Amino acid sequence: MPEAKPIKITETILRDAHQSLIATRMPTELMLPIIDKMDKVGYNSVECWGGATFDASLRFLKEDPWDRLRKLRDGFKNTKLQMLFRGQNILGYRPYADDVVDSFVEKSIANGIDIIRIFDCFNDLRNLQEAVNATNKIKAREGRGHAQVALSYTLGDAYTMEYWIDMAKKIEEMGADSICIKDMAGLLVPYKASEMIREMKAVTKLPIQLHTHYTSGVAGMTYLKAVEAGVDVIDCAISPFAMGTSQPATEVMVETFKGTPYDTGYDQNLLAEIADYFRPYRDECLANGLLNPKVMGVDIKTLLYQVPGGMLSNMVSQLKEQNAEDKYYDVLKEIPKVRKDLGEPPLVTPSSQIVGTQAVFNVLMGERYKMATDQTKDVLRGKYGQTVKPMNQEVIDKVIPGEERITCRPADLLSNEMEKLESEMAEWKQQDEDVLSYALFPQVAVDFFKYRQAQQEKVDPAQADVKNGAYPV
Ligand SMILES: [Mn+2]
Repeated sequence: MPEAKPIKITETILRDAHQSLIATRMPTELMLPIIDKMDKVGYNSVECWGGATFDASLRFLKEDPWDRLRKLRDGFKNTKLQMLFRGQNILGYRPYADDVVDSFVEKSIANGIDIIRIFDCFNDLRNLQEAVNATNKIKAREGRGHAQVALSYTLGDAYTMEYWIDMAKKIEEMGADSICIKDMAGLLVPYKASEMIREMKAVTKLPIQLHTHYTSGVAGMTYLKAVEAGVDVIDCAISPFAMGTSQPATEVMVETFKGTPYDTGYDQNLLAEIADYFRPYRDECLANGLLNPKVMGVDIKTLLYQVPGGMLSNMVSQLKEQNAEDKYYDVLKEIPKVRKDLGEPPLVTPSSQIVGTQAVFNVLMGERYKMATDQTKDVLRGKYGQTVKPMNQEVIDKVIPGEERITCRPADLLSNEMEKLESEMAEWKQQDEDVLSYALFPQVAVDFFKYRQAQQEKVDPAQADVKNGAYPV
């Protein structure tokens, strides 16, 4: 019998599971009653925060995401809390200056985050260094904070095994505490996972965590092979919000490894109680349409088109708005072409939205790059960083003719922003964290601040002009 090596699980129910299945709409009040039980499982960590949870809290749920984090921290006495962080883009959609990155890392840890999973949509490690440094600084000072660097997994000519191994070495050199292979679209197949983990383990001593989605149907097998090859942690979701576009089910993985050297030791009865708690909510989401049975099956198109689920649903709604749903397959074919033009980046927020939206434009305008979005222009200018492959020179010449392109770390060209941001939103500031909410989602945050003020001053909601965002005080 080989030496025992219990596999660890990060539970995603409070972040990715509901982001992937029900558009990130789970409110804090639904989370709180089950925290006690979740805290007893012994999870490696509970993922509970990220860009979409932050955005949806402010925009749709009218909740302060910082307040949610503090409540979760308060409830989870023994379990580490984990968040997802988009490198220099933080939780937003554009590159920020270093002082905003530093401040966000600082406040995230101060409000309860233990593990920060940091990724960049181009895998440009220069865009991750500042967030890693900021986390390490706090760790040295307070003994809390773990910088996990995530590689956005994708397929393409540039993404050879040598590429991934080289990245693993560089991540160790940059001072990260662990590595995550982040397979946002479910493209990592079992035997490839096995090879990748083995090869990475040979060059780095950092723990390796694997994150995937069930979208293409292979995720459970991928985890099995990855665990056999030595992966340390896998991301799973409690069964009512598992599978489909979400993660493999926690209970299934626990049962799979029971009695083997990888036995998690988690209590299935306790997991069953947690599943019982979430099941009625799943039924409710099915009944009100928030959970669409379409996202719960196997979508083999993912493997064909390599497009993450969230990106597909965005694209469908953009086409719907233009009454051009019949162009669906044309856009699907255009996506890999645009991706190639832009240096073949992984498709993950924000590159997924940038490529997807540009593909829609290219098809609807009848001429490629007749219109380019501001974000496409910025990608071509180098403002999002460097891609693995060069960008298409013809497209550069057409979209940003004669412009000088950036080759340095993009944030080196950005001056500090915190002071300016704070002065813009000073009238709404009730806590330091509000400046950061404003930095990420200026319009949405101000709408929320107005709502919050109206609540505090007990305005009759019936009197408020919700449609125009006016809350008379
Ligand atoms: Mn994910």
